[in-house]
Amino acid sequence: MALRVVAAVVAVLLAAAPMVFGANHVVGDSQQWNTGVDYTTWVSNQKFAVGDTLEFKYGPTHDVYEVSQSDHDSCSTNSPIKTHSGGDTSITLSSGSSYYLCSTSNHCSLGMKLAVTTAASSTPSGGGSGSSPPSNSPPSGSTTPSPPPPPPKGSGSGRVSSGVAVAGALALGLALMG
Ligand SMILES: [Cu+2]
Repeated sequence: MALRVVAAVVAVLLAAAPMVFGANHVVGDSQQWNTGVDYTTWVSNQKFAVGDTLEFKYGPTHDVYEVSQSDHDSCSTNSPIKTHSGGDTSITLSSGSSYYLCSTSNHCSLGMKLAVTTAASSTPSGGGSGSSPPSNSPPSGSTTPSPPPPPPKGSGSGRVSSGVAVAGALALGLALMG
């Protein structure tokens, strides 16, 4: 009896894990993060949700800067929000929009810029006539804020917490059995 409960809990968790921890989007798919790739087209074929991960794979001549929308639009690397390097960068998406570019010489103007917007999770699939376009905030010409301190390098993935959840379920099951 208790064993069945354990099995049921684990099965439910395993089934729910892909939804809870989100999909992984490899930027550019097989073309990865490079010059000469049309990321606008790539983005248009993706569906991003909160909790999904964005994975940048790139060679040593590239990097990943998370920037403001205006910096993205103008390919400015002067005030990045976060910087990443090392060839394999995973970023977990939160709600709203985020913007990325490569800071190497003119790579941004060669196409290495990316704008990602996560969909509202409560919106059912299927376009409707009532859907409103995302609001475009006008670029502000005001003074740029001082850059934040460099963040710790986060290279972890959601799989770790997934494993923790399953382990927790097993522990719970064992407790129920005992
Ligand atoms: Cu580059």
